[in-house]
Amino acid sequence: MTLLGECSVRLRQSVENATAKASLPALLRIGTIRDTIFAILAKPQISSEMPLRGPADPSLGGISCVFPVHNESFIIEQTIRNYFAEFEGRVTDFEFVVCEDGSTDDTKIVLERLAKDLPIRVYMSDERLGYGSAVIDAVSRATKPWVFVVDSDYQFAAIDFWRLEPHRRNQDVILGMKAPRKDPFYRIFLSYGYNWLLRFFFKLPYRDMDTGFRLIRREIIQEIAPDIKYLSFFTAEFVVRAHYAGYRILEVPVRHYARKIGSTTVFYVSKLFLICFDQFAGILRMRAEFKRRGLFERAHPPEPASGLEDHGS
Ligand SMILES: Nc1nc2c(ncn2[C@@H]2O[C@H](COP(=O)(O)OP(=O)(O)OP(=O)(O)O)[C@@H](O)[C@H]2O)c(=O)[nH]1
Ligand SMILES: [Mg+2]
Repeated sequence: MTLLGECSVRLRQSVENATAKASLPALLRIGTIRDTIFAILAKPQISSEMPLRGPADPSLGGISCVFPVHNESFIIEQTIRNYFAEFEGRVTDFEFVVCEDGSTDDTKIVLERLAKDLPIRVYMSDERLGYGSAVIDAVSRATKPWVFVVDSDYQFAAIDFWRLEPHRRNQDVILGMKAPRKDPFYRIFLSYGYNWLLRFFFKLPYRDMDTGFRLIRREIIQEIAPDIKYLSFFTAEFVVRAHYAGYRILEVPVRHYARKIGSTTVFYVSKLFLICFDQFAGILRMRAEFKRRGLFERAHPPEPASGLEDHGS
């Protein structure tokens, strides 16, 4: 972590302690100032050094790469081949699980051809499941102790897997934080607001909870997935719930590329207002549930959840 990053984390922690018992208006004021300072001080910095490309530590277990796919015929082959080349020979125990549903372009044909050429497992369905259900479905088919969930449109570089992998020893959930995010301005703005709301309402330190580049212990997804019901797209609600379940979560800056081909399969401009409204309502409902369960009264950070092997440092 850079010096600035470290300062901002400390600043954040001390302000969070100070605000723990503050009144709502004070909390709003301090929260806004805190976040502005945090945003200025802690621009996510990607390490200029290229990550060491493996080998992955076999003692930490195998890795299932999970690719949710919908209408990505122009890019899916490049994505899978790039990730496969990155893993082959560097990760001793890995599998590729591709979950496609509802595509109306040539994605299914491309995947059928790829499955004959590469040892990948492809699951397809005519009915569109939606991103969250597709990921949960894919994870239920995964067999390795770690799951690497990656968007299929190659907005993340395969080599950046190695920025996440070394943290498996000490973390349960490792999130690739887009640094910087290469999306249209309105998407950056909405994502910043979304993450800000989640940080504010759930007192979280994370900055990119909806990233599409994550390495997670499989059993955590299996434990938490059945509870996910308020926020669409699975990702952010998973992070919030994993945090309050006491799992160790780390954000690591990774490169992000503008979508080179195709278009969003989720955030259509015509649906943005509805998506924002749904997400905001979901945040409030999840907060009400957490309050009811007394989760905010617990000490921060939560104790690590039991039942997981602690690999030590
Ligand atoms: N299986 C499945 N995959 C989906 C579905 N919706 C989206 N995806 C995939 O989920 C990933 C993320 O979707 P994107 O449209 O790229 O979302 P985004 O990166 O936030 O948006 P862009 O910036 O426009 O790329 C992509 O790999 C999609 O192909 C779905 O309904 N089912
Ligand atoms: Mg994308």
